[in-house]
Amino acid sequence: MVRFDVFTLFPGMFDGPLGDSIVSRAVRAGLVSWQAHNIRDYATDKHHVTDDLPYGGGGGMVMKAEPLVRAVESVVEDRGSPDVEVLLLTPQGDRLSQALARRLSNRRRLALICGRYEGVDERVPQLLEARPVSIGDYVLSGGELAAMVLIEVVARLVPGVLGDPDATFEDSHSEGLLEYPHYTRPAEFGGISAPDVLLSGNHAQVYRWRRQQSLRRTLLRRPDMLDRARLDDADRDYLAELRRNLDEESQR
Ligand code: 6GU
Repeated sequence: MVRFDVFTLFPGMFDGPLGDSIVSRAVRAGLVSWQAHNIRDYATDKHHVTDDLPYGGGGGMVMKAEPLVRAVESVVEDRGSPDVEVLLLTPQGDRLSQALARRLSNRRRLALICGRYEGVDERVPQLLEARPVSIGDYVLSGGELAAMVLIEVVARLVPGVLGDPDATFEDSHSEGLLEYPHYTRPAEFGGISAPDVLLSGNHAQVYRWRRQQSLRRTLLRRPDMLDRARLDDADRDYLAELRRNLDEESQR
């Protein structure tokens, strides 16, 4: 069971994406729970102000420390516990990866702070010992979409959330490589046939073909992943052959 507490100025954004599909099924099965908390509710001044001008000048607004720290401290009362972690969604953070998601899925409780505007007062992550997390090298208007991505990625890793244990096995087996291409009926469509090997019923050949397709795709699209992938001797031989063929093609 993992519990997510999201701190945001736009709690309404979460209902749609998290109310459908995998995450909602996981919630109904009692494997995951989430709640979005409006930071404005924790501002004590008359107008519930949550942002202010940056010290030192410059453009934009900064999210105030006080309401945010009060929000997280009132909701996440067990913040000191080792199975609780506070995350700050920001483009300056550590990049979210499957490996980080797996580590986070072992926590009992995650607090997610969604930044907006130019950023969050630096004392927020400092006081809450929040880990900064980004979902990639591009700029979103706020951390909300990033928080939803993180929740979906982590929720899928909670034991029991994915229905098909075969799919999980396959995922972990081909870990570190891109997936092979998929086909379903009809055998021919738009003048293009599904590869014969997939219709052959020969499981060993199907396995070999898929593995080689995964290696080929990874080499062509994400060669950086091959440095970290778990490869056996047959994989390395196949990659060497592919590289030789590509070199020959480029010399023609
Ligand atoms: Cl976590 N926040 C924002 N504002 N932009 C991002 C991001 C987060 N991750 C990638 N871009």
